[in-house]
Amino acid sequence: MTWLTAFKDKKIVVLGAGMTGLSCLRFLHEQGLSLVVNDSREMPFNNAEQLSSHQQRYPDCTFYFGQWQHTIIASADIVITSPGIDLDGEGISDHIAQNCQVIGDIELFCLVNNSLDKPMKMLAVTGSNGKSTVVSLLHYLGNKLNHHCVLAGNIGEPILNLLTENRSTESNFKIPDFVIVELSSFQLEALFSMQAIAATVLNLSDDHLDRHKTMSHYQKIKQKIYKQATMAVINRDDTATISNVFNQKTMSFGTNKPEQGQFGLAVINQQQTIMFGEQALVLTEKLALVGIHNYMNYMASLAMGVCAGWSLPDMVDNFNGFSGLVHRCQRVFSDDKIQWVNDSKATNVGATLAALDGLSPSLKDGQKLILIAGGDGKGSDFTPLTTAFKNNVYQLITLGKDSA
Ligand code: UMA
Ligand code: ADP
Repeated sequence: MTWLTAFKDKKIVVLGAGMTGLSCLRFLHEQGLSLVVNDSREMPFNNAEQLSSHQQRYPDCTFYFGQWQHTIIASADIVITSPGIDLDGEGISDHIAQNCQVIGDIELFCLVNNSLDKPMKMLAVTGSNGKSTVVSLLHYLGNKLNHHCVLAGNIGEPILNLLTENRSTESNFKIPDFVIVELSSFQLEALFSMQAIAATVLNLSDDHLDRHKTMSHYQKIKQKIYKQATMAVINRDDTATISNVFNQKTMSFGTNKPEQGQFGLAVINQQQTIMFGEQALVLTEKLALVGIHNYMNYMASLAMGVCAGWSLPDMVDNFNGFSGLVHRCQRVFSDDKIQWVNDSKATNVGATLAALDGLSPSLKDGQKLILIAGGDGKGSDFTPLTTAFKNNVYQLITLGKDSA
């Protein structure tokens, strides 16, 4: 039975009319399926014209906005949910029928992809921090090595867009050799059938606990990625990232000296070096992205690339064409005597610690580090920051929701 047979004549409800919901709508409509879209906001689109243009484009589809339609949800055979919707927190789970299939957009993509004669090969990345950096570096390296790679998922590109007709009729459209997918814990919750070549949990620290409640639950969701991959790429420094899939083939990276076939750091002739077993690959001082956390990101990318069959020396040779992503520990030009660093993508405890660890050693005599932090703590425990603040931070300025 193909995925389409399984979806035909079924009552399909898409929850959320954001990027994800609309990509599902577009894709399912192209397959001739009709569905209901439900969003709890009064007007998820920019204006009423946008709504009417969607209604014209998708005449078989019904839109319900303003509240969750519990009766319609209860009658659904398939619910396709958007990552930002907390099904338990919103009280939706209580209304979903027992035999209803609840999936996310990435799961739908995988069901379709798995049924293709030649499924697109997938490389999957999750973790509390570094996901966007690692998928972008992998994407950059893969393409440099002449593998046609595309980015999708939490990085901001709904994965079903790869399958829409518009895409496949574009004159320059070419089926990708590799889909590099960034997965959030929200997306992993509703993902079951991915068959990735390799997957990694880069690291784990408090994040999104307002939704996942406990670290052990958050870790369990992240670990789902390994069951859906042939190879697991793990972080030796963080036991929470070690695959719990029995007998799974594993490749690791870490800050200590690596064993044969693993990635790590070693000091050779007094210079810190990225190693693959006994083989010295590159001096860290030659790398464009600095700080131990970025060396870990480089090693994770190499490990994922090796799992994909990419040439290790060619990947290393191309490292420095990648200059990193904006808003991540980025120096800001200023004409005063202050060195400003924009790390506004550091939205959790782990990323803050990584920034302090990375920046503190670079302070010159008399320089002091002032940290401006704030926003939504997402239920995190801030205790791990105490020592780092004591040791490294001269002044702390807090703002936003959890500033107190
Ligand atoms: N909605 C409701 N009720 C709710 C919550 C949302 O009706 O209680 C509706 C909103 O009105 C809106 C729609 O759902 O119309 C938005 O859905 P969404 O929040 O899932 O957002 P999308 O636009 O579909 O974007 C999602 C990801 N968003 C989230 O996970 C919150 C994007 O990640 C991702 O890039 C995109 O899918 C494509 O895969 C963003 C993100 O912030 C960048 N991710 C978090 C993070 O990185 O920490 C996990
Ligand atoms: P994500 O996509 O997981 O949010 P990003 O690559 O966008 O990760 O980086 C987000 C923040 O985390 C930035 O402040 C960045 O400096 C920091 N960061 C990047 N990689 C790591 C890492 N391996 N460990 C800890 N922090 C990291």
